[in-house]
Amino acid sequence: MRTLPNDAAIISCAVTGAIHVPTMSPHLPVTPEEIATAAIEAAEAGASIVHIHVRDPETGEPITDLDLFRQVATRIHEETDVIVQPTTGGAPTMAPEERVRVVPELEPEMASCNMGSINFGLYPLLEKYDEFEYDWEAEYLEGTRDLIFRNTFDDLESMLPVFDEYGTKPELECYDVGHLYNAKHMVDRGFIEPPLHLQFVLGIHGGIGGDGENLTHMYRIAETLFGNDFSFSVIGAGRHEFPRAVQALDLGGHVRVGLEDNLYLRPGKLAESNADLVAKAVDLTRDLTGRDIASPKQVREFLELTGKDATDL
Ligand code: KMH
Ligand code: ZN
Repeated sequence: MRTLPNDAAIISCAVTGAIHVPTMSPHLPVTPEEIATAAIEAAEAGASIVHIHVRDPETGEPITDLDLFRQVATRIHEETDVIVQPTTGGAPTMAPEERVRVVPELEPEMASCNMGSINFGLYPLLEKYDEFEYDWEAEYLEGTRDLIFRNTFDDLESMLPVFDEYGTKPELECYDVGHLYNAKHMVDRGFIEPPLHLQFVLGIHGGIGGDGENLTHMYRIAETLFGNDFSFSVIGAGRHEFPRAVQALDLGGHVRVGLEDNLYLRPGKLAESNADLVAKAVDLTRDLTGRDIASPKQVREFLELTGKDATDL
């Protein structure tokens, strides 16, 4: 596995996403101003990558509005040195060709790229809430009972060349072990260039579970498939966020936190900001592992990113 020269840990922050709905937390950023502010605060707290989705500013519904992406990304770009990583996962309800449009629009240094199709069940969250603030929320969650988050081989063959054309590094989101084999297949066929940066996503209902054994297994299989040519970061969804973060750090990997993946700072206590989640990840990294926190500059060198100036921001 590849490591940074000083074994520093990369902390990413996913500030809003498309999993949670506004009823679930008053702290979920919704407007472009809120999303950009959350990302800037996360960078100040120690994140070197901020992962961005956008939402309808009036209702909080996940959308793929390119003007909103541009507003958010431009402000972050102007006010910080952090790596702006837009999603091409969007929401499970969106088609791949719609989701990838953010890459030609912003020419970002990096963007997420989802390595396979899964059920993406958000409907179990319905049980936790008696009523919802906005009409779309319950229907959105219920709709995932009969929904496939689509990333077929044909979709990957269409999306990955777009990353290549605009010099955008794909962060390879793997929700199950099979997705690692999909990634290997696309590498072997020349659709993905090393160095690979994988994201192991654990605990999505429809993907691999959040148990620690699964993380160890994904790491071992990645080593088998990619040898020394990869690095990895980990998302533990919901209550799995910090236990899997600590395990990932201990394995020499990197971590993602943020309100996209988890709303709680600790059991029963909502996180009041993305920055609070980043600060906790920073403390755990330093206190439990003694590893340094990677700066955006170090991450750009490590992942061989094109740099801020190469973006269209
Ligand atoms: N929603 C997360 C489970 C993406 O946006 O492309 C993974 C993710 C994927 O952030
Ligand atoms: Zn995302």
